[in-house]
Amino acid sequence: FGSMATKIQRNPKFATINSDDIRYFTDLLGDKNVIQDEDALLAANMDWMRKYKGSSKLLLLPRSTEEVSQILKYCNSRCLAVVPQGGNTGLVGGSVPVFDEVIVNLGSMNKVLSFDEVSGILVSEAGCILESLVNFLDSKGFIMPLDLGAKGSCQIGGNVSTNAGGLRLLRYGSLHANVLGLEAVLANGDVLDMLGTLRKDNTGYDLKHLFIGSEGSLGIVTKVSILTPPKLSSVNVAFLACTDYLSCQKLLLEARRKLGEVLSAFEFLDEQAMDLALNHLEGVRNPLPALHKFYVLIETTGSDERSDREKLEAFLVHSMEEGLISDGVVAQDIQQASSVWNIREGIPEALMKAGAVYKYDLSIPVEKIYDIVEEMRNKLGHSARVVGYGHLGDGNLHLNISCPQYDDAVLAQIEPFVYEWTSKHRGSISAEHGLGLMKADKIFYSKSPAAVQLMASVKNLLDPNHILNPYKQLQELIEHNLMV
Ligand code: FAD
Ligand code: 2HG
Ligand code: ZN
Repeated sequence: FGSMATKIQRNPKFATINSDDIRYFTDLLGDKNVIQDEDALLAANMDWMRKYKGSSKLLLLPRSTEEVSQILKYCNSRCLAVVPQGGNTGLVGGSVPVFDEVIVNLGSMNKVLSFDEVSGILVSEAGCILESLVNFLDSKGFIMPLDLGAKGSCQIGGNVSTNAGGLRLLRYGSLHANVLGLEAVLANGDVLDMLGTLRKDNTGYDLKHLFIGSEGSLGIVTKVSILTPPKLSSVNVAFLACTDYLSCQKLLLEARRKLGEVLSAFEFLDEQAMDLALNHLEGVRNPLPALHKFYVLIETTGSDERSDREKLEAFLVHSMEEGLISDGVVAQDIQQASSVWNIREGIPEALMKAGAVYKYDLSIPVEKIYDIVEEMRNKLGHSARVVGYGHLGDGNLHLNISCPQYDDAVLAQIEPFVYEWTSKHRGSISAEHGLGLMKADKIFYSKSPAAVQLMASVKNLLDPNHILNPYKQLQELIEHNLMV
């Protein structure tokens, strides 16, 4: 499937599960939270794309921080490798074992612990599903600062551990801005209480940031405190067509200028992405009468319906006059708005249905974003379908290469070219999905040797036996004996 998944070997220093281990976990968690059933394990061993598959024999379902702590303390003492798992919607093979690692899924830790209606600060356990937090907040008149297509399955702990970006980052910023505190359990079982609920706290290093985006490599996140914005009454969604990529870019600048503080999403998709959505998603239809080269989805969120609508209309008229958009519709009600969002949010699923897919999640300077899509198309010719879409407002391209089946000859044309190209343009080879197993040996394309060395020191300090999510992220350092 990818260079990493095929070339690594199980590390013999890790122990294998025996009957004493099972007895220990059963005493700790109770029978029904120690899963050895083959069907349940099959689901937990396989990622969302059905591309990465481990062979774990044990899935643990802790119900409290104390249980997580006891699990890790025991695994550390036995040198049993562990994969922290949330909703298992990750797209880089990080959430499933590579070999027989113990899977610790946080799904049973799903309680909201507190909500402050004045500050909008929510404290919850890490296993809460994003959509259930969205529903909880809706009843209080608030929203989550992040939204993504996987909301029905992903967990807030998984979101924090991947530093998920999503569809609202443009407006509310990343989880580094919105997570106010967290609780994490280290590999040796120590509980690190950093569950602050303060907007401001400059007392020493802000260690919670180490865990945001650390992909389960430094500890298991058990609780999260997050700043949530109020739900605003006026939301507008426009779906626009552009004839070329330059117009999409100019439209983004115009949107920033003319929509300013009400702009809440700026997403784009190309004709290939639209074609996939129309052909593979149930109930999806093109809201525009014809097909176009590019589509842009713009959302505004504000508090004054009339003035927000006027702003959007003025922006659309101006963009039409300037020739930036060739057609477009503004959703007239919530149903229309959500059917437009379904097109954009459904693209990963449409790609899955179309066959095998190579996914690249790149941060690239906005003016260069579509160059890599076109270069890739020229390189691959008819052997694959190259699809470009993503969070244009954040400079984040989702480059997907869709083929009837996985093919090493196609992969050899894509990699390392795509990583070298991104590095040359000082982009990031992972804008939001993380490194996981897919890019376990690729960190140097986006980080300096000195920064990576410091990361390895942090890893050694917090997880000296490297039991947490092995074979991923910093794999290259282990191979080159840079990790002690
Ligand atoms: P998992 O997939 O279970 O795990 C992901 C990583 O986090 C793994 O390395 C795992 O070990 C670690 N982990 C999980 N829980 C914990 C924990 N409690 N403590 C420590 N480590 C943990 N991502 C985006 O950024 N933006 C998007 O717009 C987006 N859209 C998506 C749309 C679809 C349809 C799908 C399938 C995925 C999408 N993703 C997106 C990717 C994915 O949903 C996110 O990365 C999400 O944040 C993962 O959460 P999860 O609970 O499923 O974590
Ligand atoms: C999205 O923005 C997700 O839809 C998934 O991050 C991207 O499938 C992808 O490439
Ligand atoms: Zn995305």
